[in-house]
Formats: sequence, structure tokens, C-alpha cells
Amino acid sequence: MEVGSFARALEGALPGKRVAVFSHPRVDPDGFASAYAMAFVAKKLGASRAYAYLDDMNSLAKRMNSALSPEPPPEDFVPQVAIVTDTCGLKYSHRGREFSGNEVFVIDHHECGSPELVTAFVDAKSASSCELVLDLMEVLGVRPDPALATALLGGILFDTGIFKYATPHSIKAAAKLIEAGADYGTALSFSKRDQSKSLRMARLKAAQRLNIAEVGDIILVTSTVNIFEGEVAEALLSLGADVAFVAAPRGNAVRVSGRADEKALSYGVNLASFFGENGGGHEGAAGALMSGDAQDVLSKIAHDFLAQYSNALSHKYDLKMSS
Ligand SMILES: [Mn+2]
Repeated sequence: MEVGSFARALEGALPGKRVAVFSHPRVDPDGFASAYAMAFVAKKLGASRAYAYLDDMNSLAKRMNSALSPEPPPEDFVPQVAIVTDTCGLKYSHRGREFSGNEVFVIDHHECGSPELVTAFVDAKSASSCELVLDLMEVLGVRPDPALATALLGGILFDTGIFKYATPHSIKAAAKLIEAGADYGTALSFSKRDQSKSLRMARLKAAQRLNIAEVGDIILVTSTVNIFEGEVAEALLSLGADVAFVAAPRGNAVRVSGRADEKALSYGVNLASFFGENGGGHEGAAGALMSGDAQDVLSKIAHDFLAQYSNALSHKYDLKMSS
């Protein structure tokens, strides 16, 4: 659905209603700021009450939480309308499964394995959810105050790796937010990754436990950690891998994070479609929750990936030879 129809649907649904905003588990700055913003928007559109459920945060979202200190939902709050940001439905959200109503709105920028039947404003080409929320606010005529503008800018900076993966749209959105009073330095402090000792240890241990495979000029690595699988997969690319899969235990399951660099993407690698129904994300950064032993899961992923990728590589050679 395009932003105008989504805005009109919200204007019709929210007045006088109790609204809950959900985002993904271990919410990051993009999820946090977009959810916080939607609670702000819901109140401006006449919701009787609106709260964001943001009590499961990563370390950067915690900084945002300290700066904004949003009021948490009361224990006995029973929402009538749900808004989900930065993930593609209630079932992927933190506490969204508790929602018992049937009016659900989704704003997201991830490719969705199996979308729920909801009113959705999803753009998988967008670099962040925060910039989609800003588009929506413009259509609705809701101006962010400087604190909200700073948070939205922090979300954009975080999801774009400080503009490394930004689109022209993200950069325009950032400029608009600065004009609306966003503080760039504060926004930057929300987006710089955690450099805690535990993260640095996780990176080093993952490097110690690496499995390495080569196909053509592509280097694939896999490793395991206890936490920070996404950050560690990213770090393995900067060590020299083109594709990295890192697994970490999550309860009885295994969470796998994948990262692929520009070269791998140029060969047609798409991690979001590689994980398919099991996961979600983008072509160069995706994750999935899987069952089994971490090592077994990684071996299977590496095997499947190499099988799929070898075809793409030989196809590329065909193209070169025929030109
Ligand atoms: Mn995001």
C-alpha cells in the first residue's frame, strides 16, 4: 500500500482508540525510534491513549530510551489497535502476540517471508523504517519535535551504518530531520555500535573458531558465538570474508545471522531469499531462527549456500564468455 492510502487508513482507525505500538525483539534504534514516533503520531491523530512496548532493547536503543524516557504501557492496558514497526507482523514482534484485537498496521522495510493480512506500508528498498515513518508524518501533516527528530535521525544513521548503505531518500530524510531540529551529535551517539568488552571478545572468539570455504574469488566463513551474531558476522566481513554466517544459541533454537558484501551481491547473492520462509532481512544482511545444533545448522547452511552460489558463479562466467 502506498503512503497516502496508509495515512488515510490510520486517520480512519485511530481516533478515540487505545493504540499499542510493537517492534521486533531486542529492538534496535530504527525499531525503537519508529515505534516511539508512531505512538506520537497516534496521539496526534486523536487516539485516546497510545503506548509503545519497548522494554526489550539492544544497548543503543537503551541510550535512546534514557534520552526519550517514553511512558511504558500500564499493566492493565488493553489496546484496540496495533501498529507494528520495523518487522513484518505481530508474530515477529516483541509482545505483539498478546494483542487480542484485529486491527493491525505494519510499517516496515524488510522483505517478508509470509506477510500477515494487515494494512501495511512496506518498502523493502528503503534503508530504514524511520524514513518511512517520516514520509508518513509528512503526509499526515504531523511535525516531529526536536527530540523525536533526533531519534528518527538516530534510527536512520544506525540502519544505514552511518550512511554507508544510505539511499538518496535516506539522506533527504536526514536533512529534513536536521531542519526539524534534530541534533546530529546526539543522533550519532545512538548509532555507534557497542564496543563493549563482551562484543570484542565475541568477535575474537568467533575469529578463533572460523570455518573457511572458497568458491572462485568468494570467501565464505562460518562461526559460532553466544551473543552478538549480527555484529560478529559484520566484523568477519571487515576481516576479509565476502559472506559470513554466524550462529548463536537462542533458548532451544539457533539464531543465524548472515552478511554478504558488494562483491557477493554482484554475483546475485540474496540472503533474504536464501533464508526464505525461515527468516527475514535484506539481500546483504539477513537472519533466521533455526532448530538443531549450532554446528549442524551452520554446516547445512554453508552446504546449501555453496550449492546455490556455485551455480550463480558459473552463470556469471557464461555471461562473461558470451559477451
Ligand atoms: Mn530497520
